[in-house]
Amino acid sequence: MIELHYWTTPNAHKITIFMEETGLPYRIIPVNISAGDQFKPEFLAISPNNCIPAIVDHDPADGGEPISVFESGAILLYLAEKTGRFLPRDLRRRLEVTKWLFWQMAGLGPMAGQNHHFSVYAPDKLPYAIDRYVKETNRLYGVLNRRLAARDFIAGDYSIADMASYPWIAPYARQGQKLEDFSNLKRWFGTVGKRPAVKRAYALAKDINTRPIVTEQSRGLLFGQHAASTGG
Ligand SMILES: N[C@@H](CCC(=O)N[C@@H](CS)C(=O)NCC(=O)O)C(=O)O
Repeated sequence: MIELHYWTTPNAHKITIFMEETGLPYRIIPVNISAGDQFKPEFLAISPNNCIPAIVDHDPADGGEPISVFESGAILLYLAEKTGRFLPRDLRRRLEVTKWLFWQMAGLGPMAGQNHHFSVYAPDKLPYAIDRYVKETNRLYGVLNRRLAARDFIAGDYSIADMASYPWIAPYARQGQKLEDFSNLKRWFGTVGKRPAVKRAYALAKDINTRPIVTEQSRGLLFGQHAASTGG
């Protein structure tokens, strides 16, 4: 059984998509990041960066003590290796998946995240910051669109690279992007979104939380962090 420490955000959707795709038994442990659950010592013990998602595998392949993993990219790699699914064994095909997984982790996710921050959440609407991140998100959409011109999925067959990127394209409207401008990306987005496992992952998010994550109350908690406030 895998414990999934979860809240209803794009990085966590990556993992519920994987779980729903594979049918690996899992149990969701809600970590309400709007209420500060991410700072509880028991959560920090498995996720020292005070962020969801994180997992604990109580049945690791080596038969040893439970294994905990934080960072959604590391979790996807761990689970893909555990199950032998959605990450090819072949050297070259595997490398395609890891390259695009890291591209999402280092590029699309953080840049779209900053885009959300300055476009939607920041109390002051700073034109320079909004322009910078809307344009950078737009550039990254262009990269993905070109990548998808000659293939159905990002890295060969449907893989953890697709599961990582989909949740960061889903909020395209709040990122100031139009899918009409990216025809290959639009086609891919439709294909992935129609997968029953993806639909189930998003449906279960609605069962857990339908409230905005960033509110007046949670703003200080989420955006006012510094070393001393997070333990040192
Ligand atoms: N690179 C990390 C980012 C995780 C992350 O930013 N999680 C956010 C929600 S999407 C979070 O838990 N924020 C709580 C906080 O910052 O206190 C990953 O992909 O797992």
